[in-house]
Amino acid sequence: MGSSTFSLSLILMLTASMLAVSMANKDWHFGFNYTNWPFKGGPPQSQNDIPGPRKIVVGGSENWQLNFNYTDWALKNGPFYLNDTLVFKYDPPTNDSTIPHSVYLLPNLWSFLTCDLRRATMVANTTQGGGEGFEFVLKKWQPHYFACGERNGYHCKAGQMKFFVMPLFRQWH
Ligand SMILES: *[C@@H]1O[C@H](CO)[C@@H](O)[C@H](O)[C@H]1NC(C)=O
Ligand SMILES: *[C@@H]1O[C@H](CO)[C@@H](O)[C@H](O)[C@H]1NC(C)=O
Ligand SMILES: *[C@@H]1O[C@H](CO)[C@@H](O)[C@H](O)[C@H]1NC(C)=O
Ligand SMILES: *[C@@H]1O[C@H](CO)[C@@H](O)[C@H](O)[C@H]1NC(C)=O
Ligand SMILES: *[C@@H]1O[C@H](CO)[C@@H](O)[C@H](O)[C@H]1NC(C)=O
Ligand SMILES: [Cu+2]
Repeated sequence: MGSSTFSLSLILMLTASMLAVSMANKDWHFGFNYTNWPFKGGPPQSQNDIPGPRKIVVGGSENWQLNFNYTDWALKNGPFYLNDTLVFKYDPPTNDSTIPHSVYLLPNLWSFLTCDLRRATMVANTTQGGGEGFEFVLKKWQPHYFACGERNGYHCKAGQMKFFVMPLFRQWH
């Protein structure tokens, strides 16, 4: 091996190990197997190598309800990517014993931390979580502050019905 080839390999190796360190737990989600790259094959050339958008039920089998830690759920189930779909499932209020829920987007981090709904946007009302659930596609590359809007912020504040998502790009360009 010539010395210039050797230096190049060394640089590539260092770069690869830096990537490995910085993304240690998330390798799978970045769409290519960097443990190989750039030594074999390089980044994926075809769509087949890139996992497609996911459809994720918020809260998993717990659905969208009171007293479930959605912040924790989002940490453990993320990261989320552009074009992933979040599915919110909750029973429509059919009688006095069903607790109504809804889905709102809060405008900023402060309103999220304080569960301030004054400038929030409703994305799903109390009936839209029924059946297969309400689907929200993460189309915008921006922070999303989700919260339940019921009881004037009480479900958000005391019931932990809120979480934060910053969708990532699936692929590096
Ligand atoms: C990446 O490739 C290496 C070497 O081929 C393999 O050992 C490893 O299991 C792969 N990792 C993933 C996440 O596929
Ligand atoms: C919810 O989970 C987050 C992240 O794991 C944690 O920091 C927080 O204390 C939890 N909240 C409650 C009320 O347990
Ligand atoms: C998301 O889907 C739309 C429509 O299918 C497509 O045009 C867009 O490129 C996708 N965005 C990403 C980041 O995959
Ligand atoms: C209220 O509706 C829920 C869901 O549809 C049902 O499971 C429950 O049995 C009903 N309760 C009463 C008291 O009718
Ligand atoms: C909720 O939204 C759906 C779809 O836009 C609408 O048909 C329904 O009447 C609304 N329900 C309530 C309680 O506002
Ligand atoms: Cu609620």
